[in-house]
Order: sequence, then C-alpha cells, then structure tokens
Amino acid sequence: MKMGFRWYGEGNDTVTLDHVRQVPGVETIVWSLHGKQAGEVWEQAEIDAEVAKITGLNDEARARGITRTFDAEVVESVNVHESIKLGKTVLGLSRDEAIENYVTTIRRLGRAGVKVVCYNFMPVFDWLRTDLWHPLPDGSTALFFERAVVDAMSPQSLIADMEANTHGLTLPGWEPERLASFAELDAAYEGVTREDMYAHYRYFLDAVIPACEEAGVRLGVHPDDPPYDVFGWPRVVSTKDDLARVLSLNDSPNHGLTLCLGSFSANPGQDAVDAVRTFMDRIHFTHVRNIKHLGNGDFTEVAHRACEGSVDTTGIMRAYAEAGYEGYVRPDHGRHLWDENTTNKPRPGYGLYDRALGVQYLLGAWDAFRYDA
Ligand code: DNO
Ligand code: MN
Repeated sequence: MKMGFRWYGEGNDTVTLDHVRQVPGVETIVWSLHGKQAGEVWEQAEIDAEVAKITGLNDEARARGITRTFDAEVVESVNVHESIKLGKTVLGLSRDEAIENYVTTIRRLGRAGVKVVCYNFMPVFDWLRTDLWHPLPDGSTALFFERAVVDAMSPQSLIADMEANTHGLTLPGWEPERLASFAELDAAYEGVTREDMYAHYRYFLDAVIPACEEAGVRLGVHPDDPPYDVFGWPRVVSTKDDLARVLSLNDSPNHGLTLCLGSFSANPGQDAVDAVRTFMDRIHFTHVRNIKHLGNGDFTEVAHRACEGSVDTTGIMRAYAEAGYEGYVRPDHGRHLWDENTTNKPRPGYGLYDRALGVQYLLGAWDAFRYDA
C-alpha cells in the first residue's frame, strides 16, 4: 500500500508540499492540472512541469538539509466530458473527439510515470454538499449533506450557494465554464436512462482501455457522491451492484475502482468492508474516510476514526491489510480544525490538519493489522 495526499497545486492550495512532507508516511502526491476543463488535452510540457514540482526539491529546501521527496503516480482526476456520458455531441465537442483527447492525455501521463488515473461518471456535477462548514460538537466544522435541501433547490441556486462559501477557491467539478452551460446540459440529459449511461460507459472503456494498457496506466472510477440520483439525472456508480456492473463492462485489469468508502457508505444500505473484500483485485486507489448517517439520506462528515461515525474504517484497513493491498490510499475530506477556517482558509474538506490526523489513523490500523498478518 502507498499512502497519498491530495494537493491542488502551487497557488491553488493553502497547503504546501513542505507541509505534506512533515506528515509521516505520505509517499504519493495525488494531483491534477486543475485549470483543465473536461475534454481538453493536457500538454506534455505542463504534465512534466507539475510532476517535476512534486517529485523535486528546490535549492532552498536542499540547503536546509531536506531530502524527503514524493512520487506523482496518481492523478485525481482527468474529468470525462459530458459528450462521453451522453453519447452525443454537446458543448461543441463530439464524443469521439473527447475520447481521442482523453487517450492522448492518458498516453502523456503514462510517459510521465503516472500509474493510476481517477475519474467519475456523474452527470453534470461532481460531489454535492449543502453546507461546507457545518459546526460539529467539538467546535470544528465539516462538510454536510441534507437531502431535503437539495430536493427543494434548483441546481443553480445550490451551486451558487456552494460557490459563495469556498473562500474564493473554485471547486473541482464546479468550474464557472461548466455552470455557464448548465441549460444545454440539462436539456441534453432529458430522457437519458441508466441503460443509456451504461452503454455509453462501455463505449468509452472499449475506446480508452487499450491505450491505458499500452501506457501502463490504470483507470479507477470514483463512486457517485452522494450515491443516488440528484436533480433527476441518472447516477450509475452508486451501489455495490452498480460497481459490479461497471467492472463487468470491460474485463481489463486496467479498468478498476477508486473505491471511495465515504461516498459509497453515504447510502446506509451498503457494506464498505464487504465491498473492499469483493472488489479487492480491481481497487487501484481508495479513499478511506468516515461519515455519520443522520437519517433521511442526510449525513455529516466526521473524523477518520471508526467510532466517530458510521463507516468501519478500521475494518476497511483490516481487509486491505489481510489482502496485502498494493494500491494507493488517501484520507479523503477532513474536518476544518484549529482555526484554519479563519487563518489558512482552506478549500472545503482539504485543510491540512484533519487529513494529517487521518493519515496517521489509517497507517496505525494498517501497521497493526500487517503486524498480525
Ligand atoms: C469525494 C471526492 C471527489 C473526487 C472526484 C473524483 O469523495 O473524492 O471530489 O475527487 O469525484 O473524480
Ligand atoms: Mn472520495
């Protein structure tokens, strides 16, 4: 297992690589070119520059005697253009053009040493929350989801609400460009069924996976977050049955999961440990985090420790340890602690402290179970 930490890039993240260097156990920086829109090609020079920044040390750091470096083997995410999910031209791009661009990007990432690429297959939007700074009983804040609020709101007003509360940082999946074309996308999804989505998904995999095999890159799909339909658009990567179906669309080992146990477990009917054991061979990357069910499909994010919420994070780490999991893991969102809301003003869910605590909890569980194994 390799421990990772998500980093949004210089000038785009309140956390620095030098901070992450002081979190014991982190080997991999999980990165992306966050300025890229879905469907756009990533240039080799841009990729190489970002990889060099992550894996290198500047002179000043060397002079201070720093030697600890990271690898840049995991990208989260290369986003899938809506034309691919819809199986038709939309926003001025045909699905085959979008696929060609995706393949080019994958090949270039492979050349730069990237091993795993995360993506999701959610219509129109990435993750959703109704409160980004929800107060917890210990005085910290965390991401929070209330289903009735979403049901009562238009997508535009919910997004405007989220955008107004992000300390000015654009959330991935909520870029202004995507929001501007909302009406076109909403119309394009009219009448699109789950079966349509799976057919389009298979077409995408058949086109992209051979290139992944050649490039030595494994794709890992991130489950829907939250794991049920929102705004009437079909989400097809939500439950255990969905994951099994998605994997059956293409048998290549290069097609697998970014199994996010926090997202997956937001649906109270799902068993995270069972999913880990079932899909072990196809889990290339995993997010381990905790949420607490509040009833009615509502949940709050909580600390990573199992007893803090509804997700058996220790059971999850035990399942990975017993199988000798060789993929990548990262803590996912964290709470906002120790006044970082007012001092560092981090990206919602991506402050430094709680993710650093999460890393230690997950590694502690891993070490204990490996010791027994
Ligand atoms: C939620 C996060 C997501 C994830 C993307 C992957 O749990 O991990 O924002 O990064 O959905 O494409
Ligand atoms: Mn996740």
